[in-house]
Amino acid sequence: MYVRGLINASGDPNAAETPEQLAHFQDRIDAEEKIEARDWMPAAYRKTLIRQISQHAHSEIIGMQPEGNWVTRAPSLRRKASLLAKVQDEGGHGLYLYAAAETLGISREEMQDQLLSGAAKYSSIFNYPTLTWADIGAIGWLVDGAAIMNQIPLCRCSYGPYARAMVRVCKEESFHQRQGYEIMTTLAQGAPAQKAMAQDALNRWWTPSVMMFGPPDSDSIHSVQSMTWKIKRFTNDALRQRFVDATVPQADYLSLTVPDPDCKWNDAVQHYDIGPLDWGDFWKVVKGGGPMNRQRIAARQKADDDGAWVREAALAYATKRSALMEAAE
Ligand code: BYC
Repeated sequence: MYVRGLINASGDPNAAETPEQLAHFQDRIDAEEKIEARDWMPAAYRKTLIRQISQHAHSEIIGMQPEGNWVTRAPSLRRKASLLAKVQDEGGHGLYLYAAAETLGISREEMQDQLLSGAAKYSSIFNYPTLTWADIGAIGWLVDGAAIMNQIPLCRCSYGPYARAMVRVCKEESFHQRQGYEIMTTLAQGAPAQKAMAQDALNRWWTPSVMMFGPPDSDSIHSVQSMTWKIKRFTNDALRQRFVDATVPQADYLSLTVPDPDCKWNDAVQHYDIGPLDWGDFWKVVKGGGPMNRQRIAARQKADDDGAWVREAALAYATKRSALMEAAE
């Protein structure tokens, strides 16, 4: 097999990593070359990518639940059709991402087991309930807005299959963000009860959205290495600041108030300041103690159980078909 990059004298890409290989790999990264599935890569780079891409895929799939919950209750046919399309897009994003992770040598079954056993994480944001229709607006505006901020730099990730998947994902996310902001605009300009509903959704979704970018840089165990490998291009805090700077004026436009009394424009640094965040609460949610963690995993487990007969039937059909083809040759 042709392996681009430096392989060791034995020609075995799985043999122990040498300083020369590691240096050559970093040179390729620094030269902005894309790393492809068959290229030599350090085991730790592969492991980091499998962790991040699979967790990203899980987030997309689990992320279908809070919005899927509102498909039957959307207030009009137009809203129903666009929400249905959005939720379907998220499912598609999960599939591109699982496929990108598979190029690194992990199977879909393994990833699924890791999700269901709790060994793999998914985004903290999807462990909150969607209580009103305004939550669907807030998710599109804030959660997809945060996702775009995080994912645009991932289009330049050093790993080719992940970077390419992100290009399409980001195009679709920008529709999602506009769909959410449009719902919020309609509610904010509607009757007082509708405006109150929009404000309530902003109150509940603001802090979890700001936290979606991950722990502060001082507690981000992976950032330095992931930035050296150009998997991540910006730190968690840098992206969080970009999101706040872009989103506060959007709230102002809607005459809604961000639920943070310390959130103010700071002329000296040309950014919005925000108040302290309760990272203890973030870690509680990440570790399974959020309001909806149990329900989210239970719904995935049920889907997995309900789909078992389909997977078995598809496998039996494929086995039978290849036996028939072999017999016919
Ligand atoms: N939630 O060292 P750090 C979407 C974990 S889908 C849970 O900074 P890293 C959408 C982190 O995994 C949104 N866990 O990590 C879908 C690590 O634990 P492990 C998902 C979090 O990887 C449907 C530990 O904390 N987007 O947008 O350098 C509808 C230390 O963190 C979170 C992606 O996955 C969190 N929020 O940076 C609408 C994007 N944050 O793994 C929208 C791709 C951190 O060591 N991923 N942790 O056990 C990334 O960009 C990075 O992985 C992160 C974290 C910025 C999330």
